[in-house]
Amino acid sequence: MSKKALITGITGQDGSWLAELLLQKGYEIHGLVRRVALETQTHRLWRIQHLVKKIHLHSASMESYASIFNVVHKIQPDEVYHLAAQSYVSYSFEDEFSTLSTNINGTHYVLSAIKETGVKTRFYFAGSSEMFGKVTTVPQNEKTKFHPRSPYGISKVAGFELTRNYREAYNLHASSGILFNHESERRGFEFVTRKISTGVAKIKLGIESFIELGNLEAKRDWGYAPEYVEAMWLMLQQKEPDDYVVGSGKTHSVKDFVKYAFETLGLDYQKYLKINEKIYRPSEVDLLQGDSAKINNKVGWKTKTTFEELIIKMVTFDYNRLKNK
Ligand code: NDP
Ligand code: GDR
Repeated sequence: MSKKALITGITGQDGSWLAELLLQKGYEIHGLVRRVALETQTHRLWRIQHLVKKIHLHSASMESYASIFNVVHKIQPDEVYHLAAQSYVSYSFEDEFSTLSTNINGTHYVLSAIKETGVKTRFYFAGSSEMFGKVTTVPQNEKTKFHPRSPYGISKVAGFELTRNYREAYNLHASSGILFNHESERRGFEFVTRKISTGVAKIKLGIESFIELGNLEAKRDWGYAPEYVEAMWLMLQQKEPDDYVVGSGKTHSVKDFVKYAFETLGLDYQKYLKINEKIYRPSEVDLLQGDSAKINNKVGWKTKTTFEELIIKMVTFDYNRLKNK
């Protein structure tokens, strides 16, 4: 019999790649989606449109314990991947309350539903390098102290601690991935990499004449999302649950990303870039660089796509998409 996986956040970047990966592995896929997504499918389900006939979608909300409990009880999944979250760091400053509530309570509800239904399942929590925040050691690994710099980062620390506590208190096979930034052709348009790849493509096609960004000096450890969802799956295949840092080990500034993205289409970024101070965050995470030695050695996971290859993939994809519109 095939294994059953329940994915929260299946409509997001990672959820869509994970669903694709698990389908290839022969899983029966169940996705938890907001009711409104089922009503406006072409708009809300764009990332999983090619999969909808092969998966099962259940309407539930991260705000409702009862709806999550019912889905977990009905499906009795072998593995739960909890990816749903208000994931945009910048927005978490504008709406602290909904970010903290969705991300902390949502994680608590999923964990509690697993405990209360008594389902024998393995659990993955989508932790983040934003938990490290204001770093004092470079690179960051599983032992690095957390110092989150945003309501989003704080919510992820809480989710991480909840996951650890359920593992220790209730013997749940619960693991957290501390994932560094990962991007792809399915990245949300508000995140800096996708904003840049679409902006550059539009400039090349004469649709727009400039791109407006905030802090160019921030440094991130960027990788390719399809590889990162494989790390999630691998964590749940381990005999013992554990927490793992997942990153490329390399760091680049936003400026490096911009420069290379423009170069990919033969343009000089300096002619088209405007800085808008309003896009700066009230408190920034200046530098992130992951030390993934633990997952490399214990689980055998490694990134493959380089920073330059990632940019070429994203920019080329957006250029072709917009050209053929
Ligand atoms: P996305 O923003 O692309 O997807 C977020 C998902 O969460 C969507 O499916 C969204 O549904 C769902 N969601 C948000 N709020 C609610 C809610 N109130 N009720 C139900 N569902 C909700 O994120 P990613 O795919 O990039 O990231 C997946 C997870 O990994 C997130 O938890 C993120 O914080 C975390 N993460 C991501 C990293 C990255 O670089 N991508 C790095 C580290 C951690 P809808 O489509 O309806 O809005
Ligand atoms: P991040 O991603 O906050 O790292 O969170 P984002 O792409 O939003 O920002 C990266 C860096 O770019 C700077 N920046 C801008 N950012 C955006 N969005 N828009 C701009 O115009 C802009 N100009 C400069 C930011 O200040 C920041 O330093 C992502 C999310 O996927 C989280 O959910 C996840 O947990 C972390 O990655 C790891």
